[in-house]
Amino acid sequence: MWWKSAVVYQIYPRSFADSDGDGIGDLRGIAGRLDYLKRLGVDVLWLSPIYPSPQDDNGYDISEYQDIDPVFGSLADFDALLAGVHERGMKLVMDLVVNHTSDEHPWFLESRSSRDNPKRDWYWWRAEPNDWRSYFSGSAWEADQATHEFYLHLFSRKQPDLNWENPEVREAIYAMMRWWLDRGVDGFRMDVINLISKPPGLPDGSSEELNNCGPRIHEFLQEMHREVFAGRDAQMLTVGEMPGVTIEQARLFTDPARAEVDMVFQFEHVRLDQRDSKWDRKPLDVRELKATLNRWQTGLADLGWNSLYWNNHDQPRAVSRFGDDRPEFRVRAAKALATVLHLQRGTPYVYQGEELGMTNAPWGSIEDFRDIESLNHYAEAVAAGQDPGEVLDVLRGRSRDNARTPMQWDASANAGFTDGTPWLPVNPNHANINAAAQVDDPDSVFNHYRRLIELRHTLPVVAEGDFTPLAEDHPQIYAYVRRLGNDELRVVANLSSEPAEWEGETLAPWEARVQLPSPA
Ligand code: TEU
Repeated sequence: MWWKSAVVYQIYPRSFADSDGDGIGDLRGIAGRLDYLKRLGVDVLWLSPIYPSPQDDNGYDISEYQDIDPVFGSLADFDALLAGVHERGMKLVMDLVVNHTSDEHPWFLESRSSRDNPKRDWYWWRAEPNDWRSYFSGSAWEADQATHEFYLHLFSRKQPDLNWENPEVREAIYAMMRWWLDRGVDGFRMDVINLISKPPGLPDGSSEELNNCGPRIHEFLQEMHREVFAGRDAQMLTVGEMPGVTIEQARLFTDPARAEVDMVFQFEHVRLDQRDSKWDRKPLDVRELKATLNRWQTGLADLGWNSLYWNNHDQPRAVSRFGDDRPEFRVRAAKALATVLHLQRGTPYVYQGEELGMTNAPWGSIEDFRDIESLNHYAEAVAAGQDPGEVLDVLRGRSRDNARTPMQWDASANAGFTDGTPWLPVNPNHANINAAAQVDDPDSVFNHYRRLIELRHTLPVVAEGDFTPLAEDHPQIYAYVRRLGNDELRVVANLSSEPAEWEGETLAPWEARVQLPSPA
């Protein structure tokens, strides 16, 4: 299980590096930055979707699975990128989006063409909708004028859900996955994979709860493993994105003996600063944060495996949300967050720009936003009578667009991201926060990440050691011990902007201390 000592770097291709000046990142842009990633020390690159797509949800709405969207390049560009990744001893993982397709995918075009089309049952059609709500606001059902039925879409109406009950659907997906693995891909990040098994009869109720880990989910994932990964899984990495998954369920999904997935993305720690919905904010309590992360550490200590992440393309920037992005604290906060996460038991995921301490962006008006989830929420909330200014203020802190501003490579006009006009404005703080200013600075956030990744590669206690929480009730201090044989690693960090007292010591705001095992 090579991935126990690996670190994954997530690339959001739209915003990473643009090679042709159209203001949208692309594969040749990524290829041009592989030495930067090699220098950081990461082992695996996860690419968010690059397949042909109407881009209604920035590529998570796929209209063709076995090709590359021209905005990102071609299959030849992909093969050249993959070769460059492998030449540098890294691996590449694709994003597998098979809970739904685009409504422009030929499968759905056939399915909606008539009620007796052979692919009608590849999707979910009903004469009457149930009360399920979409993740992107509004009903989860869309009326089809031509055939006078409704189709299910848990996300946007341009993302109809596939019917995994139909074995033809599953076989078509497995064939597509084998096609990519035969092309040299090293695994998959599986989008909302815990939603693919729908509850029989599609009863009314909470669509997230009812669709979370449905009755056949383990059967489907075990079948997928047999049909796609059997015989080659030792080299692969598979991670299932599973909103709402519990520790008990994660133990089943990641138990190697059950041959389902290597790890899951759970959401508990990224939902602590909200009430009923992500738009209903509440202050983050460090004790709650520690308790949640510690529960997952101990919950998968003897079985299964954790993924470790603070942010991704769906979450606000880590240092702005969990840290303090004011200039006097940003660097220390970014380093402290990285320290307490990367030295835990599990596989860390670094989201592009996190290694530079990139922050949320200074959004002006609603016109600045591009994310369908944010725009749909704004429209629905304002239509329901909420004050537009208040809704906008929530978006400023919570919108997924915070993660999607262009990568900050240098201090030039568009941060070295593009020679054209970026699809989303570059954060003006790129003048100070950028890769060029950090790669040669030993005190930079970049080199702090590089050292943490090196520790995971060189110290077995980091990858294999057990986990013992300390200071669980302390309102500011996050501390724990990792042990493996005689090796002991201690981590103590002040996750607040105020000095903190612990065991007769005063830690400065965002100060983190790591005591490494004494050399043998
Ligand atoms: O995200 C699923 C998911 O849980 C998110 O919708 C999340 O709850 C929300 O965005 C938090 O604000 C996956 C992809 O990561 C996301 O980008 C896609 O939009 C979504 O699935 C549909 O494919």
